[in-house]
Amino acid sequence: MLLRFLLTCCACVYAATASKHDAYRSYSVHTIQVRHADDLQLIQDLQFDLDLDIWQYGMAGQRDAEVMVSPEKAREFLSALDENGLTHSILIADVAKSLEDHENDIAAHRSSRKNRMIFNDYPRYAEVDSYMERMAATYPNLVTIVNAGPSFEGRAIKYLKISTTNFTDASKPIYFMDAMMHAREWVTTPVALYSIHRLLENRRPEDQDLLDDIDWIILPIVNPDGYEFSHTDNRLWRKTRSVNLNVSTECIGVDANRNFDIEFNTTGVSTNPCSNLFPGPYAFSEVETQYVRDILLEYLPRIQLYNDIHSHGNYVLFCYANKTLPPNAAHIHHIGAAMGAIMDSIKLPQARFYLVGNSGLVLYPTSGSADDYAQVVGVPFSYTMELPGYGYEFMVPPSYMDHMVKETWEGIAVSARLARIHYRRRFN
Ligand code: 0X9
Ligand code: ZN
Repeated sequence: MLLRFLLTCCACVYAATASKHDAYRSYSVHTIQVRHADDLQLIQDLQFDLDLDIWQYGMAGQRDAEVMVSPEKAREFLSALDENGLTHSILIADVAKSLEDHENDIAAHRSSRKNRMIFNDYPRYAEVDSYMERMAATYPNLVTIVNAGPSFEGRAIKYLKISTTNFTDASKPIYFMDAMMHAREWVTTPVALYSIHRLLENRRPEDQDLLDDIDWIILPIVNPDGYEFSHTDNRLWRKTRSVNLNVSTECIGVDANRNFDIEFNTTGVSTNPCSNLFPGPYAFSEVETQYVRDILLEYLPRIQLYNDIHSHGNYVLFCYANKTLPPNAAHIHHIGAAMGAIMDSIKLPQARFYLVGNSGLVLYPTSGSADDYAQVVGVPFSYTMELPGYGYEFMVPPSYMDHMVKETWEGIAVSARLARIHYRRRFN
């Protein structure tokens, strides 16, 4: 009896102290000053051996790298940095503690605000789904909701088509925006939802042209399985949740932004299915990337701009990730720079300035990425936005979201208007 009592007590204490973030207990994140390309190369070389999670790549002389390492590998990692003369400091001493703080922030935010708006928070899949259904029901003349199909785990992947002319007027460009391809990048879905809000529920007179002249396709959650898993189990999950026993019996999931059919499985990938950068067994192995591809191909002649929203780091990136440029690179740069400029002009002091440029040059080369696929199949303007992390990186406190969504909307609006100009050029 006494034994059972003691065991029950132990179980209670354990339940009270165990946290779902324990897998990251004593994981640390380090800021590393990058002096030149060799330093970046060193970090990349260590990445796979030491199972590093590179939260930010850094740029020689301009941006520090941020790297997460397990407690088991930390000593080896820091020694390698020291041996090579790199200056580094601790950004996060215990990732589990940061994740717990982040969760507490979210809970406090929820309990403190009665009428919280969906885009000032981190809504779950079901909340996003009911918001989209509500928009479709409330604005039947403007909105069509489309179910692209089930995710690997069976969640409906839905997008809104917003148009004053039911997508029938070919003289209008289409702006295609998607978010949450990478599960842990939680700030991205609220930006898509706020865009819907500004086009429908809170349209301002000066923005009427955005609705009248442009058709919108907005897909707020590309990767719902990963997103839900990041809420329930592992906040730092990035990939899809597909299981393929021919590929691995140990690890699941694919990096959706390495899974598109563009130079597939060549650069910026890992052949290890446990890696965050695993591109999958073949291009478009994931239903989630197939749906993005199908939207691009279905509406291709009219999609003037594709905006794949990620986080973090304040980048507006354009093609190609192999460091080559499309023929209209000057115009692409112009629109990207306009986005960066307007967002910079209203940014919070804690945020970096946007860095606008070719993804392979200002960030890192990749293969199989959505932006490159869209550009190569014929979308004239294809971007990846990396939203701000404000120093919290993937764990942005909800108190920042109001500013974040408004600021990003300004960038989206500018790019939509400039894309419209280029689309009209097609006709005269
Ligand atoms: O690596 C990625 O997929 C993106 N960065 S993230 O931190 N959100 O994972 C950047 C993709 C940029 N585009 C290309 N490199 N093509
Ligand atoms: Zn991403």
